[in-house]
Amino acid sequence: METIDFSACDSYPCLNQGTCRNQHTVHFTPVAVESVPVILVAPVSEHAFTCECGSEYNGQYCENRINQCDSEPCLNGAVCNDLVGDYACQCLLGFTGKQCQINIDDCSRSPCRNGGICADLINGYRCECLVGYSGDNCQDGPCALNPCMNGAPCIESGSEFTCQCPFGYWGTRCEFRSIGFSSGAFMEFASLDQDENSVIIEFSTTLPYSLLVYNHDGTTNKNGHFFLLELKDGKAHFSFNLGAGQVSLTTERRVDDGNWHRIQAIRKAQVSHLLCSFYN
Ligand SMILES: [Ca+2]
Repeated sequence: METIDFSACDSYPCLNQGTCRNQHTVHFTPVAVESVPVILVAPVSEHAFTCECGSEYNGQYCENRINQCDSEPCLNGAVCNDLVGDYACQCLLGFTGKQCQINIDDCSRSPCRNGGICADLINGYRCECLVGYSGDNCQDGPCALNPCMNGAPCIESGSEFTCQCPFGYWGTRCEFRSIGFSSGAFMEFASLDQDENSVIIEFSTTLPYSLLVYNHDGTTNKNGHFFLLELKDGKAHFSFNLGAGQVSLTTERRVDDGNWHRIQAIRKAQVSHLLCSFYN
């Protein structure tokens, strides 16, 4: 009897540096071989092999090259590059991480100023500014948008602003303009009621002496009826005469400062009031 050495790996069946492992399987279903006068009975012996492939290959013979990008490991639009046993992702701007799975926190530098709230975007951020501030980083104060009209300088105070109106303009933004009167000019209205009057006038002047409202009965004697609102020495002066003599009221505060003032003169028969509001 002769024995023959046999190994399934002897033929180097594994490709691409795959490691071959022998597998010897014995089946115990007996096989009889007759050769008169001898009958040989033996189990079935099966010689096989397996290939242990490197990380780059698979298949029974390690014949298939593995593309590490086939499993699409790169996220968020990244490009995958196949390497030896690995992959590398080329991330789009705004992403990082092995698989580009991390959205970079663009708010980490705290770019929003003046209390603005930062919202992280992809490769960017957005600042939600508090009232009164503007700009990409909320860096601009309330005067940045030029809220003051008619050439008025804008003064910032935190999130608030103040317009320094030039003479003749008024309003929060100096958006209103008054009509100026030159010396001797006037506006004429219907005659006032003889018994009861309420006159409201808003004015701005730097003149310490000026006539605001004058109404009279057309007579020229000293007992003639009249209704007069004027500035004397910079103070509002209200006087009238309904035949019982002249009655006068004067404000204590000067109103010839160029700011806007509101004066309401009320007369009911011989009873009168003088109300003065100061806007500035
Ligand atoms: Ca981001």
